[in-house]
Formats: sequence, C-alpha cells, structure tokens
Amino acid sequence: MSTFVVENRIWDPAEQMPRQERAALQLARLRETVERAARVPFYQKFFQKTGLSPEKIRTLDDLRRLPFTTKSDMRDNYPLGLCAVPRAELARIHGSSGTTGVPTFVGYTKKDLRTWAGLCARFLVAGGLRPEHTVQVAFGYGLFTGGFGLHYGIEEVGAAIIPAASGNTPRQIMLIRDLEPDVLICTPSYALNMAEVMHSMDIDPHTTSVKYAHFGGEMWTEDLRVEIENQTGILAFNNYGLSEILGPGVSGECAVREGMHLQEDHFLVECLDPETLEPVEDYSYGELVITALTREAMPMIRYRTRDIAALDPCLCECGRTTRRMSRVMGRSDDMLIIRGVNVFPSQIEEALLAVEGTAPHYLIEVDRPGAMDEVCVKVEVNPAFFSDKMSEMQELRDRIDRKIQGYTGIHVKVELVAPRSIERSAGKAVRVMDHRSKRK
Ligand code: DLL
Repeated sequence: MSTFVVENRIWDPAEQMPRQERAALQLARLRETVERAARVPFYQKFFQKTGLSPEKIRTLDDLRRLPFTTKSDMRDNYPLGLCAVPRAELARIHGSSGTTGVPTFVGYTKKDLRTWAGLCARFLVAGGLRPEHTVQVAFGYGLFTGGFGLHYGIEEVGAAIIPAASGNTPRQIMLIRDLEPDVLICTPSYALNMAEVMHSMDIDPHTTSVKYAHFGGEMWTEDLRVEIENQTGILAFNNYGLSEILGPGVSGECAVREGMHLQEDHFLVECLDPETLEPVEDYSYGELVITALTREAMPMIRYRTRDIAALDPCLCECGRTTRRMSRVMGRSDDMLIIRGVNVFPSQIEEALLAVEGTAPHYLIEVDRPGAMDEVCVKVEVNPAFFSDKMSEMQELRDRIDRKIQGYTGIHVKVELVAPRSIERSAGKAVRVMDHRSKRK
C-alpha cells in the first residue's frame, strides 16, 4: 500500500459553490444549452413537434420534458450533424473508439477546449496533482479523448508532461526509470500490464518514482484498485468521462476516494431506471443520463450513457459541494443476461479477485450453442499457484466456480489458462467476447 498522502486542495472555487447557487447556474446554463440546441436540426424537429421552446424551461425539473439523445442519434447524424456551430468555428474533432459499428465524432470550439482543460485540472488537483509534479500520460493521443484531454488539464495546472502515449511498454518503463515521473495516467488494466512487464525486466514496481495514478476509461472494481496498489505501491484514483459528453473530466475522485465528484456546474446528471426511464432513488444503481451545460460546439441533451452507476448526494468532507457518482458497475449493453439472470462483468471480476491463486487477467466468453446461453470464464493462474497436479488445478477451478456462483447466482464454465496467455491491451482491456451475435 502506498504511503503517499494527498493533501486536500481545490483548484476552482466553483467546486465549493453552495448548492442553491449552483442550481441557479445550472438552470441559466440549461436554458442557454436549449437555445444552442435549437440550432441543430435534430433537436429543432423535437421543439417544432412538441411546441417546447427555450423560454419554456423555467425550472430544472423541466429537463424531463426534453428528449433523450442516444448513440444511434449520433450515428444518424453522422459525422457532425449534431454540431450547433458553423464548421469554421470548430477547433478540434475527437471520436469514439468505434469498436462496434460506425464511429461517432465530437466537435469542440476553442472555448470548449479551454473549459475541458479546466475540468480536467479540477479532478487532477483533487487527486494530488501539483505544478511541481511530472506526469507520464500513457493514453493514446489521437481521436480518443484520453491523451489530449488529460494533457491540457495537466498543462493548465502547470505540471510537466511526458506525453508517452499508449503502447510500447518497455519504452514506457524506460521513461519511468529515467525521467522519474510522480504520476501515471492510463487505464487501470494497462497499469497492471506495465507492472507485469516490469517484473519480467527484474524491476520491482514498488521502487519506481511513481507515487500516484489517475486511472479511467474503462470499468474496474474496488478489488482491482487494491490489487494494483498492492502490486505497485502507488495510490490509484478513479476518473470518469465519455467522448460524447466531453471526454475525461465529467467526474473524478478527491483525496477521500469515496466516489467521483461530478462537475455539476457543467453537467446535469440524472440516474434513471433504464427500462422505465424514471429516476431511481439516491444510492441506487441506474443509467447515467447527462446533459452537457456548457458545450458550444455540440450541446448534448440527456445523453443516455448506458453506464450503470449510483449517485450520492452526501456532502464530502473535502469541502466540494458536488454530488458524487459511484464506480461504474458496467454498461447496460455489456450486461449479460444468462438464463434469465442479469450479470455484469464487474461481478465476475470481483469474484475472481476474491480467490487466491488467480491473476487479474480474465476473459468472459458468451455463446449460445443450443437454446441456452453458456458462459466460459478464462482466467490466468498466478504463476506461484500454477501446478502440474490435476487435482490442485481442479480444486482451484471449483473454488472459482463457487465464488462466481456466490457473486452472480449463475454457474459458469471456468477455464484456467497459463500465465500471460490472455491478450494484454495498452488501452481499454477487452473483458467480454460475445459469440452469440455471430450465430444470428
Ligand atoms: O474513455 C473518456 C476517458 C478517457 C475517461 C480517459 C477517463 C479517462 P470513450 O472512449 O468515449 O471516452 O469511452 C467512454 O468508457 O461511457 C464508460 O463506459 C467507460 N469509462 C470511462 N471512464 C470510466 C471509469 C473515454 N472511470 C466509456 N470507470 C464510458 C468505468 C469508464 N468506466
């Protein structure tokens, strides 16, 4: 466990704004957003059909009269049909990873880019960043929002950046060894990948200069945080965002590390039952639906993120007055419905990490060879536990199966695989392969 202590510092006084004052600001910004959205044909059609107009937005509850925006609306308006400014005013274009279907693009004005840098600066400072620190950014610099988004946030704070970008792990390690950054930025799975490569190079990850890290971009569990901290000795912070709304900077953890502070003066966040689309109670899990309040280029109204998380309205001891969101339990489109039971990959990750002898590298394969869904969880065995004895391996497999059943209620096939046989990623790890679609 890291001995590094993060001092509680606030980057922007707006983070401590009294809640009532923030609500008034949100309402004013919501009206402006609706006005900007009215220039976009997609939203214009809705306003014409329903007779709703920006001046009819009188309270924050009127948000619920506005339409949802989905990923498919973005695809239908490909490539930049949801932009509210002339092309000449765009300063940058980013895109989603586009692993499924058509990619989606997001436009930013110069002002959007400045706002974005400020929002990243806020959570970076909340999680320890100081101007005297050096940060290694191991996110892709490109259409993905991770690299450039964090880069300008760090620059805003005035810290030094090593823009390593993603991949080439031995070179990342050489940069850490020679340039001695205090902070690492990447996906949590890539940090594990780096720790493993360090071991193969006879470097103990506990001996590097890195004191803490900001991880985001993919689902990870609290147990994985403990695993990474134990393996590396760094303090790990979580931050969340998505390109459709902005990129990183929607929320992030402070030194308390009990939930991610939502940047509510820039985003209106609802947590809804994904079936009924009615709000769920505080602390209950639902789908996050986000309205971006200050985006000039792409005013996004009630974007259905598909991310399942819970909201915590409790005031945090750090002094920020914003609500916090829990970890993302998973995406509703990654939720597996196995013989009628809903299962999130994060539950399987929790179960695997609770069994001694497993390594935090796994792949969930889903198939439907006959009438029933079948799940096979491939998991690597910790080299220290790898045994030639069939009976020992059988016993480990049974323990994993029982643990998964305990966490999820379903019985899966467990396949123990050799250390390093599951493909490592330099960005977002692939945790689920669903072969059912190929059978349709
Ligand atoms: O991943 C933005 C980002 C970059 C956030 C770097 C944080 C750090 P997209 O590629 O559009 O954007 O993917 C967004 O990734 O809807 C979530 O499902 C997932 N995600 C992002 N951060 C987290 C997190 C970036 N901290 C999608 N925990 C989102 C869980 C996350 N899931």
